[in-house]
Amino acid sequence: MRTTIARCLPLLLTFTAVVAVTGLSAQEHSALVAYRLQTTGDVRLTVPTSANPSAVIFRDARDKWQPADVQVTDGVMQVKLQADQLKSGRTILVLQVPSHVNLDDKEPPEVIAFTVDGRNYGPVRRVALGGVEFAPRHMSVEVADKLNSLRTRTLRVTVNSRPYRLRDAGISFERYGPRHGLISVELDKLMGDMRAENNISVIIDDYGLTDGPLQCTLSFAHAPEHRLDDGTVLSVDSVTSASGWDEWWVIADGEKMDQTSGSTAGKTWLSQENGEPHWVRMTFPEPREVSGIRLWWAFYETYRTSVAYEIQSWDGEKWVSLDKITGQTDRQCSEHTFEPVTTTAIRVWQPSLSGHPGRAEYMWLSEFEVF
Ligand SMILES: [Ca+2]
Ligand SMILES: [Ca+2]
Repeated sequence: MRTTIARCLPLLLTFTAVVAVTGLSAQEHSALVAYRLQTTGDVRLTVPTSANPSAVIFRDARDKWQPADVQVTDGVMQVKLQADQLKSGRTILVLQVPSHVNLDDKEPPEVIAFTVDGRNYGPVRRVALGGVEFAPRHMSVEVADKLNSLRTRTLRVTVNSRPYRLRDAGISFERYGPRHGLISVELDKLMGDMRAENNISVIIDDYGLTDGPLQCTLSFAHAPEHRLDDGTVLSVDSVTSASGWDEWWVIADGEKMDQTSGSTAGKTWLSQENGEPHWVRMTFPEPREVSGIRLWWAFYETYRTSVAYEIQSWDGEKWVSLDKITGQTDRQCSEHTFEPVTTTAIRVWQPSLSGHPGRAEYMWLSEFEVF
């Protein structure tokens, strides 16, 4: 016999023979006493005699709850289950159902709204922000269940693998009703330093006997900036997680790709593949006069020239548009000139899905020059 702890139930028991189960408690489930069973043959279980024999039920082969065959002899209660009554040998045996638990529930709680820094992404379980310069400060998940109360004891939050619970600072739950509430996570208190890939997950379950809890995930990437020898700082929104493109700052090494260059790995900056905007920025140690830029594109089958982007300068408070490019076709180099401007930073900002038509989710550069 193998015995392991199940996630939403007290015990998972695998039987291949007649086995007695005694002394099992289910205090974690608020007086709901339930066992998940898997068997290859008929099973006879000895269960705690505190159970009311007429209340012992199991889920049959048609997924319906029905009374189990229970016999009490000399103070010993035995439950008999026949393999042909079960679906693939699996069932849940319930000894005691609190009045507030609805056993017809087969779904975990659902998301009503997933909000990050005030932006509502709707009833989704996953939000992927792509590359970010600053970590999000706050996220919340409004959850509800149609049939059962939310069970706040099951609330778990992990921030880059560090686990938190409701009692921890930065995690809160506002109850709107027994089956409805709002989970809030103050990421600015919990994040610490961003990693290249960041994941926050929020888990909550209800009192029903569903297979698993609701799990929601927020993910985002962060590319640390890179300082060149002259003090200029290069930054990009994101870097592909594929290996070989780690040294994305080769966009300032003077080398430009053409048809003869071979693989783009190690010769280009390749952003993450996502539907978010992408950008590359050059920040100068001192203000300088700038009158144009050149963007040398990656070569893979063709030049991966982005269709649209905006060239911007930093005026000390905000980004100011210097030029806006749309409908651009394939070419090795895009040169753009404008009225000279004295600035500390230049940014090329590519709107969502405006990369090369073959790979619109990317921005893919070989060299970035400012003059
Ligand atoms: Ca449910
Ligand atoms: Ca280069």
